[in-house]
Amino acid sequence: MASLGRHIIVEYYDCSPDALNDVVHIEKSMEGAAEDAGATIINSTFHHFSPYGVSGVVVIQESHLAIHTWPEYGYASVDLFTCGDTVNPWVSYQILKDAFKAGHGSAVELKRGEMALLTRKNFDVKQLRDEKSTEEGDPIRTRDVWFTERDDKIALSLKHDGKLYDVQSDYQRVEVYNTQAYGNMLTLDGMVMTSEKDEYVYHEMITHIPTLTHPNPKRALIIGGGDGGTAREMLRHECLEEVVMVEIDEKVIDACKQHLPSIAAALDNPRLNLIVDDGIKYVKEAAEGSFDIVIVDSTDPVGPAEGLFSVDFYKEVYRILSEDGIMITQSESPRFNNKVFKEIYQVYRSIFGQDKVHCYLAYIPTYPTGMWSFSYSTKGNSHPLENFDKEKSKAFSEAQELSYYNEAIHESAFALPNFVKKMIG
Ligand code: SPD
Repeated sequence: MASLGRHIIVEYYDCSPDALNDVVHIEKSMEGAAEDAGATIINSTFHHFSPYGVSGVVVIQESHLAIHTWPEYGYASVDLFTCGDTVNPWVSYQILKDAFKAGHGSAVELKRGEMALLTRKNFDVKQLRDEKSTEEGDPIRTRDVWFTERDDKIALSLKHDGKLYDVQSDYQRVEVYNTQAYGNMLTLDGMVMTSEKDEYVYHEMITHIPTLTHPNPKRALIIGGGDGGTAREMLRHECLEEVVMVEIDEKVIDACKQHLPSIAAALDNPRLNLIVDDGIKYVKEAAEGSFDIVIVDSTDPVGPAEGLFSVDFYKEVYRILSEDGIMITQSESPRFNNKVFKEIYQVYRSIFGQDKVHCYLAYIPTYPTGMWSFSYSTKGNSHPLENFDKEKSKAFSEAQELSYYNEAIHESAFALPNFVKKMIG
């Protein structure tokens, strides 16, 4: 290596003014350009100027990518600075040229830190370590890399020690991060699905509420749920004679079996009928009245899960429910996904009836805003509170040594803040 780093100074001309004024597009493109060049992203910050122009930087483990745009001239200046041999900044150059629809571009490469002019110094790395963390006995961590889930207004970040799995499946990008606070964590298309240290909240709440309020549950269907957490909780109920789970993406199962075994263990349980297929198709082909409980453990309503939020799908679920059947769905965050949240409750009510749909909440730190909702819709007369046997629920929660669900949580989960009540009418 003749130099410590490579610095490509880039000019893009005749670009699309719209592209150069779109801060979200620019940030995504810069991050994509960094990743595709082989870099590890640490963090990024981007700013839109009024009335136009964007500045931003993506800090990568191997240095940085920076940009400033002048949409009114169709011009962007970009710095691509990388160290080491594993990142190729020219890959980023081409990706960004396409992303900004540049008519033409030019670039000069400079060597930074010419080795012939450098002398290596003796340097004691221990002096840089965080003394407080050493005193408290925590492992010393000098790495500062973050996973961030964001929409255009809110973001949630978790520090991690690296990625354990990263596969583009036929449906979505499947990743597992080794986070410092929440253990191994599965993300799909950049959205948090589950983490080792808080998964129990979601999985206990999506399963035990219906199973402990249905009068006589025998057959249950899980749509999605490829990590296995929902199946694990359903299988705690001896009364269930049949638990079918239909997951569309084999890579999700694969990732979780490898890296989230405490969640995925149930996927090998002989009591589980695991089918890798399209859940929408499965429901469409299932016989009328064939399940007592249907749980839709979906991702968010983008990508492969979009159809799981459609009127047609819910109508089919209604059809395959037995007389007292219950449908449970994860119904997003009332704050973060407020549009979808409002819409789906209207849809559920139009199918199941005005009084047959209930909403309950749980607190999940790794999901955006922390407040997550579930819907409980009943075809017959099962009511989540009126049919509730407190003693049975208490005994179940104690015997199973559950971490979140208990009889008091069951009741209180249906107490909604006023703003949530207002949203769903
Ligand atoms: N934004 C998070 C929505 C996740 C819903 N499903 C999670 C799968 C856990 N089994």
